Amino acid sequence: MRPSHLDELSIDVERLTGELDQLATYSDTPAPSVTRVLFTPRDVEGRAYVKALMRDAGLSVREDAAGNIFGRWQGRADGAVGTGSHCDAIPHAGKYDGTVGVLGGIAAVRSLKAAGFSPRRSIDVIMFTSEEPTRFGIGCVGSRLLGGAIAAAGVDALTDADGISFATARSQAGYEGDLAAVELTEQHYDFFVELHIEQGPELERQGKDIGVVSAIAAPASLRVSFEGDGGHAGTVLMGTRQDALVPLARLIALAEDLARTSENPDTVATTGIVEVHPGAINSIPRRATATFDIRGTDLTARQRVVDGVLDEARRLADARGLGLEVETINADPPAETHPAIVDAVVAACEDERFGHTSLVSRAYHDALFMARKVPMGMIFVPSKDGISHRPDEFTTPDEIRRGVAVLARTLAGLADGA
Ligand code: HGY
Ligand code: MN
Ligand code: MN
Repeated sequence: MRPSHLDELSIDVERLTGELDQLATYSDTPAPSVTRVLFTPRDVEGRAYVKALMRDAGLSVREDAAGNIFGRWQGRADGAVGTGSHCDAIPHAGKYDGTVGVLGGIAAVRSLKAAGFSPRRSIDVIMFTSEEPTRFGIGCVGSRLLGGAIAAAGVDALTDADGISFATARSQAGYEGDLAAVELTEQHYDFFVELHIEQGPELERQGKDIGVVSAIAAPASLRVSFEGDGGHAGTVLMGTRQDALVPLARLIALAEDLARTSENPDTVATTGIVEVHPGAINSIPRRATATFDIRGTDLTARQRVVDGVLDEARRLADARGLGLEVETINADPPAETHPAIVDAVVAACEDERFGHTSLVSRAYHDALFMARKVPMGMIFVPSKDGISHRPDEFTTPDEIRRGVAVLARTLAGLADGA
């Protein structure tokens, strides 16, 4: 149902951009970059700020054992609609990735309340824990647990680069309790819709205000390590050495070649982390580890890249007499958005007379895992020059306002209010 009295809907984007700027100050790197890694002091400060904004908007706040935060606007009847995103930020990121979906969700609720809207279904604004893989190597930990897409026992055992476990890190941030209790029932939410920056160039290229997401690409990530004898860079001759880094370099180049030549243009491969031991200029690398982020909307094409990398890793290890360790960190299926939510988002765009276009999300989001339990949708707003995961990530206040207005109308329709 499209509530008619939303004609007075107005979004206080001045206030919202001020809140985004304030949230960006909770960072371990200086402006304009933002670094806010899971359960660090800056993350805890950001969480406190988000909870204060939720309470100020009249939402009742609940947190689960994983650190997912829920701000609820109680409806008049049963059922609930979820919206939200994440506030953690990878090192040297920008200030809009995720935060526009959390603070924009709160702003959407404020505008609906101001317009006199009263939801039949409750509306939850959610801040998901650990959408970024920075600290524990796997992304979307909070939404994976909610969606039942990861074994709770394994999560607490994850360790960061300093050997600190997820269990210890969450406890230090004030989160206790059984992670197995985090998983949602299928009935918990009727719908889930996430507002997010596009993090790509399409909206700008097409000159459209809003992206109506049709599907979210499937992420996979691997960790590959070679182990050799190492030794002195001067005295071990080329014919007898077992360099662990050179074969890894060949593997990194192969991953790029396989993705570049994939029949599916959405297939991508990235090596973002390389670790070398002992890491001395005059010591032959004894152990070398790389992570591979391989994604695509076509699972067969993605698998072809994964298989190509793993087959070559085994061939190189055999040919050079090296030890080999391979870990598949995650290999998730893609998710399609639900037609009912797509229709609600399109209706909201048309009510607001915003130009809109259907887009595939090449980035992954918490919505990918909420889709395991709930009909899911996403709303995109433009990213300047398609830039993201960089300090110069930018979306204008007016673009943010349009995204929040579409979110507010979409939530009003899905919450079936009056
Ligand atoms: O990597 C991603 O797609 C997301 O931005 N974490
Ligand atoms: Mn991100
Ligand atoms: Mn994000």
